[in-house]
Amino acid sequence: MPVAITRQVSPAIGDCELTHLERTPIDVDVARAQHAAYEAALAALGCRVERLPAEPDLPDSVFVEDAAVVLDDVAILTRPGAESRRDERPTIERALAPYRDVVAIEAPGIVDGGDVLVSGSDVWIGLSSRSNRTAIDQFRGVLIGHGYRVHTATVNGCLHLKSAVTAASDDLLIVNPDWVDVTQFVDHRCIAVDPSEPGAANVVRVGDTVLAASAFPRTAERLTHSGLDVHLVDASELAKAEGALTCCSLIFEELTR
Ligand code: CIR
Repeated sequence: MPVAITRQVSPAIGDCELTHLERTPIDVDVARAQHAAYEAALAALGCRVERLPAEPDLPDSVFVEDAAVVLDDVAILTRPGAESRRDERPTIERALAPYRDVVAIEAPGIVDGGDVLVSGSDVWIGLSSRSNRTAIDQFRGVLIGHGYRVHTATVNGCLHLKSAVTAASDDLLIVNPDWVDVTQFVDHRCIAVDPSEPGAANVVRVGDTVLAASAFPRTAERLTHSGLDVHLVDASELAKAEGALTCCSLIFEELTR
């Protein structure tokens, strides 16, 4: 059974980091209700949801994806690019310790989990305002021994690599070609988001099913036409904090150590 680590929305979410969006008020109760529905959707798809308590002093801490990358044989604790997010790490490290050996990215490396796309044994890491080459080299150093190929990806116009591309199945990526050059993704088929829905390339894969944001129905239709089983969730309130769907969970197989 996959485990999904999540964290309750912080009451301070209104003070979140923003890069490409103007600040607009965030209703914490609405954000929490949508977040609970997201967790329920993960549970309905077979995940055992492990929810960490809210962190009142860490506005962006609901976006647990950015603090770690969990692979079958190791977990990497990131060093988030935004200084305000670095204290999110200790609780994530403790949550992962029962499941994986945890290796930490060290300064001057910076990387957000949102910049790390894993598909099979390929790992692409986006060079963005949150992730640098030093961290990519550290990732490569850890993962090469585990049989992964680590690629540096370029990304433009969005916060993270996974704002622009995510895996919808073993060999299918959903991409926004305006934000990322699709020729970087060898051996994978790509389908593009509907041009009217630039933010739609971020979907969560659980087994043979994908969770997609209900704000992007045209892209959801494209995914369905590709043969995928698509479930929609409303994530509009956390989208005001520049969060998408993958960023609200760390999903991995519960392997015995
Ligand atoms: C931030 O700027 O760090 C947060 N407001 C949003 C992070 C979203 N994370 C993600 O897409 N992986």
